[in-house]
Amino acid sequence: MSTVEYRNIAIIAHVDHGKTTLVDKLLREGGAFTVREEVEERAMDSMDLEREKGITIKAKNASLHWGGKTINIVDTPGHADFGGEVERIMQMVDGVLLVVDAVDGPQAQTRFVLQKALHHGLKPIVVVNKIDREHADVHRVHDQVLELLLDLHANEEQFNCPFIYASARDGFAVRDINDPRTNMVPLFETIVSHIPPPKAHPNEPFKMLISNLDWSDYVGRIAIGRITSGTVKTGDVIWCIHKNGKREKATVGKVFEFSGMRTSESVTGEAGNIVGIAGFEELEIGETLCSSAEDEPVPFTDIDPPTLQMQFCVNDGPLAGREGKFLTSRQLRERLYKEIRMNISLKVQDTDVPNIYLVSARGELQIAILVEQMRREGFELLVSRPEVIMKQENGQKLEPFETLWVDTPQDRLGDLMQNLAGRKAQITNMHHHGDRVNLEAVIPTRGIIGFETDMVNLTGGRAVMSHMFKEYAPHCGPVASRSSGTLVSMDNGITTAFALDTLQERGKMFIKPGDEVYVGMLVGENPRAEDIPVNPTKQKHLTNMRSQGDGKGIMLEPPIVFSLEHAIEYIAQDEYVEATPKSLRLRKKILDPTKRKRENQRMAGDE
Ligand SMILES: Nc1nc2c(ncn2[C@@H]2O[C@H](COP(=O)(O)OP(=O)(O)OP(=O)(O)O)[C@@H](O)[C@H]2O)c(=O)[nH]1
Ligand SMILES: [Mg+2]
Repeated sequence: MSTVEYRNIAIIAHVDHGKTTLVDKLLREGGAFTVREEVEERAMDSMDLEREKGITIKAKNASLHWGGKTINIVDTPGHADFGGEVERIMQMVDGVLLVVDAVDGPQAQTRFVLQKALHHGLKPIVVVNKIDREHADVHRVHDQVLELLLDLHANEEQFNCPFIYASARDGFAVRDINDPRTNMVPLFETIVSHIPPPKAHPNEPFKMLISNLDWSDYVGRIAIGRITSGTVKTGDVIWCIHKNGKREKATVGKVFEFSGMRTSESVTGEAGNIVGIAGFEELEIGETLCSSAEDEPVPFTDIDPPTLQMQFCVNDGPLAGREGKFLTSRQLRERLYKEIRMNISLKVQDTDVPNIYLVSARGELQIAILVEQMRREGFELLVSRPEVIMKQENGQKLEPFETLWVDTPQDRLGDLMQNLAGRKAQITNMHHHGDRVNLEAVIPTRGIIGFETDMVNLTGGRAVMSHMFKEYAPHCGPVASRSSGTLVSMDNGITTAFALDTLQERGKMFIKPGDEVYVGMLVGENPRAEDIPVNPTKQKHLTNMRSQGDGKGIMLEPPIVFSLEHAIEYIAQDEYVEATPKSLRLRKKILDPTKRKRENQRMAGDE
């Protein structure tokens, strides 16, 4: 096969605009699933967490044949926290399908991913998706995308890109909105005619940039990338040029190509194709595989730096070790360092304290997903509240700022504006459409932490938001943080309905009767901004009369149940989330009340 036969594309978009659904339909129509194969909707979202949350977390490859061509497709996540997954695969493809929702139009992450694609010189095809939706307005969205292309300095060729109108859900794509709506053929035709075949050199020695990594129990580490020149097959001796300049030799164990959603062993990996290569154990994304020790590495475009960081610590609470298999500092450290080899947008640092590690990421969701995966693997750990990564420049303290977009029903605008003001947001644009308002603001990243929860509460879930890193700029002073305090347990033991009945008059509870608590654990929220010690394990005094039975006649409000993400953004600086395979608890960093008080006084003295 000559390189003319390949087309390598990535599907990029804002979260939920329909990328994975589109890939699904392309794979089906491209014959990637056999007739008898039972395939679930959005089959590319194959990780448990992806299916549960309904979002894509990792970029994944698939491949199909159409019109005599092999089309390699990379599905990518649309959530801003996983932007690093999109950036890393840009050098693997020659074009992108930019999917845009026909109602919502371009959103924050549309801008981010399009900017990255244009920057890599990739040719876009715009797919205005969900045209079946009731308020679809393809003309407006068409114009908005053109505006965005202008704004992002697309070159002439990129600006004159084709537009396709589609409903991924209903399985059709059309060039003109009035064309008959039958199948995906118009999109296939546009991909083949508009996206160039890969720039590859079949007659030169083998070379490939590692764009992604995978793991298989049979062959170990697999490097995924597009072969830029030459060929590679099982048994070849090749070199890896590592990031630190070191060159290492290994024998190719296996070469895989993509076939539908799976990989199949390929006889020869050819220039232009996207393949997986097994043979090296220690590899990183951005490194080069090549045929001789003297070759030059393929330049790799660095990806955006993380903006948030938080502590990951060994679980040292009194209930540690009851549920998890992996508890020690060494296990925690190994797991974190393993993660950053696969996940280049995360960073891990050791600290002065042996059982605390600093993990840096793009956002709370990215961190929450990592913690959730670790819980499922059997880890127990403590995580702190995320803090933004500050910078010092010319003696000035700088912090990250983001552009925030919120679309809200008009009747909730006042409350939202007030909340945003407390978070030091500067409104830069406001646009009324129907009974809704579109807000644009510049806000310190610190101010975004926890905003989504507030927004959902203030609007009953009727508003949507997106945000994107803008710049580092001078620190803008204190940002309103949690206005409530907590109820902190002053006893170890099992909670009683009797005790909770009294406590619920003081605030909302996080626990129910029969839960095990410990000294320093947060058991409820105090509406006022102070922490109150409470005893949730208190028993009813038994009188001579036989007790009526504990709990009888007591009406308890249902407790607040935190999701991991919610818990992480809820806690204050002096608190941790304790995450174990089955439990999530909130606690004070320093459990002992006397020590905690002394530390608070010391901190107050320092300021
Ligand atoms: N009405 C309508 N809904 C669609 C269409 N395409 C996708 N959806 C729905 O939109 C939701 C999100 O679809 P996904 O394919 O998961 O979106 P995505 O872009 O892959 O999302 P992320 O990977 O998380 O960024 C799902 O509920 C789909 O069923 C469409 O053409 N019309
Ligand atoms: Mg998806």
